[in-house]
Amino acid sequence: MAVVSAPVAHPLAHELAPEPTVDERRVAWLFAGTGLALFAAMGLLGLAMRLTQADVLGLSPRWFYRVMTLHGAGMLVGALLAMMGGLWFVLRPQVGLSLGRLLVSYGCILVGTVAVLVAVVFGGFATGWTFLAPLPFRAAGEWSPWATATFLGGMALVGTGFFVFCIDALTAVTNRYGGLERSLGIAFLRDRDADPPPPQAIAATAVSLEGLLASAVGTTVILALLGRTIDSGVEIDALWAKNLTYFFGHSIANLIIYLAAGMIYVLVPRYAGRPWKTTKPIVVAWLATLVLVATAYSHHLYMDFVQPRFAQYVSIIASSAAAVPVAVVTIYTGMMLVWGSRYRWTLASSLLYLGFAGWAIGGTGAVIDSLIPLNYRLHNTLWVPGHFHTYLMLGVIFWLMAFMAHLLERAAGRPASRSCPRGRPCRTRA
Ligand code: HEM
Ligand SMILES: [Cu+2]
Repeated sequence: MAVVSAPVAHPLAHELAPEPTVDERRVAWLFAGTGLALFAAMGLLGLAMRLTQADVLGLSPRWFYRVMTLHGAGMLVGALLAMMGGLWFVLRPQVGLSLGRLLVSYGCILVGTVAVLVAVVFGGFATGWTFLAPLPFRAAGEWSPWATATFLGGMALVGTGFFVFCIDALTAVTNRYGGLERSLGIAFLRDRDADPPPPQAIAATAVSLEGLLASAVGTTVILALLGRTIDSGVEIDALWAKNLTYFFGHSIANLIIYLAAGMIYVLVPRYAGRPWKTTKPIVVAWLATLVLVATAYSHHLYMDFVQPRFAQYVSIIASSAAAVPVAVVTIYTGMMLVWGSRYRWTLASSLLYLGFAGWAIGGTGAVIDSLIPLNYRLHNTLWVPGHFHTYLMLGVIFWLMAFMAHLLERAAGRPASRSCPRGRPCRTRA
């Protein structure tokens, strides 16, 4: 591997990171492969929905919402798995993450996904992936309580799998760098640490703290909803449930991008030939993100007049501010890393670069949507799926493809060919 990777990456790349072990490469393939397979399958469902909206296909409302529920849950799980694999792949050489725990996490998420599939396809569950109470219990004859229980159980397993991943990442990083203060870069910020952890370790610490919180909150609301599914006498406060559900849903969707950022901190340097160093703006950005991910979620509740007013102010500020730290700092420092670096433009590295554009464009759409006067107009329009599909498809999915292409380029020992004329061997740019 050491020999063949030279023409793929930048000539100096081998000085930046050690070669991945066989286990690390297998995990990378497993997670990226599962992510890509889910993306392909769920993409067909997305196409079926778009064709129905264009009156080309005629999915009935019953099936449209089933398909939408499965598509949303399946896509997010696929993207989550792929980016978990990506961060694990780049972090393992430095901090010694546990393979066993990762496989437990993968198993939970896979079983959870199958449960969601069964609940939707055989049980007819169709509330949308956000399972907002009291919708799961007002099925109007469309699905039965077993489908609700199976769907909720499936989502709980996905949350549990992510929880296991986060526990392992947090333990390994804090052990390696000597506590939370150093791992988050706070010691470096206060000039007490001359040799700070690399940015991917700081990202992993922040993401796993948020991930633990999000999974715990998700499990709380899911258990409450399961209680209500079993005993219809249980009362669930709809506002409480919506707050917890969106804390979980928003955070998980958001953390997918932040997992990806951790992966990018290592992959981009392999093509640029210089390291992505930990700097004070990066540390501050991740500390701010810790606060902002946890407070921005309530932009999903702007239309709920019963939501306390202060929460609306908190979330408009947090949502507008959330774009700045990690996105701007990562995109800006990423561009500076590429600028003047003799960046090697292979398929993988081009996709990495393009992903920044999707993140920036979709992120701007998100900030626009999170301003209350505009949200008042845009809520329940296609603007909403429009903005998040931009950063998920043209950001995260590009990075998933970049991750896959990176693995392929390494395995082949050469970049993907630029052209492949019919009947002649492919030209490559070795
Ligand atoms: C492959 C191309 C894709 C197509 C054609 C597509 C299409 C759609 C459509 C038509 C909807 C319903 C929008 C509405 O009417 O409200 C939807 C919803 C959604 N999509 Fe996609 N999509 C694609 C990719 C993705 C990706 C890559 C992700 C995430 C990684 C994703 C996540 C979601 C989510 C979370 C929802 C909301 C589901 C819900 O409300 O329960 N989609 N998509
Ligand atoms: Cu959100």
